[in-house]
Amino acid sequence: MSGTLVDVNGVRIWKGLLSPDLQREMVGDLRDVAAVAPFRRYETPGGKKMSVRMSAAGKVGWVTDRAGYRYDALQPDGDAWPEIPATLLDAWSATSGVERMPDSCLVNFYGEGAKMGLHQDRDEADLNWPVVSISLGDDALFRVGQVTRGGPTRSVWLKSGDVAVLSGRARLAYHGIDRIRFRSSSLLADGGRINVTMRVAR
Ligand code: MD6
Ligand code: FE
Repeated sequence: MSGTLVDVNGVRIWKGLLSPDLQREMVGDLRDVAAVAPFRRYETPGGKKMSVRMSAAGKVGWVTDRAGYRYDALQPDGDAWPEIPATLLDAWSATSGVERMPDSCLVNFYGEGAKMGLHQDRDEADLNWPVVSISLGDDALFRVGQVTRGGPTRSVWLKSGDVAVLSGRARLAYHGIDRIRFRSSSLLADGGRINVTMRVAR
């Protein structure tokens, strides 16, 4: 794995870290994940359907419904989550800077028109562990702000094979996806974007 490092408001982004072959291997592994934990459209606590579809792997998976955001050891249908694929764990080891391995892996799928509003990742028990984020498929406009809401933001296009790390002072930075460029990549036959985020949740 090799790439160029870019700093966006403290978020470190490895551009072009994952080779096309490795990206294809990861997509295959994520198909196996989705066979056990299908992509679902969750409702926020406020009752809005998210445009992004979500699956997960690991000891716990991130879920949301009217009761709130949380990590759960079971899927909404009561099944356990699949294991985190080794290809993804290798990317964590290469970029996270920590020895501890993640216990949760959120898999987001963006179809045409999907986006994600500015948010902080703060549902994890210990916010000192980093979050490692992998982009696969279509380009996405990633916006990064400050650790408080409302500050200046900077945007960068995340491309297939880029890996972003939220750690240190940027661990609690607000961030979101304004839009994707549908069908800008040929990695996924039907277009769209997959974002994988690995965390130490518990
Ligand atoms: C996305 N990413 O790239 C959304 N969260 O689709 C995130 O929400 C994210 O990139 C935590 C850490 C890194 C991320
Ligand atoms: Fe996030």
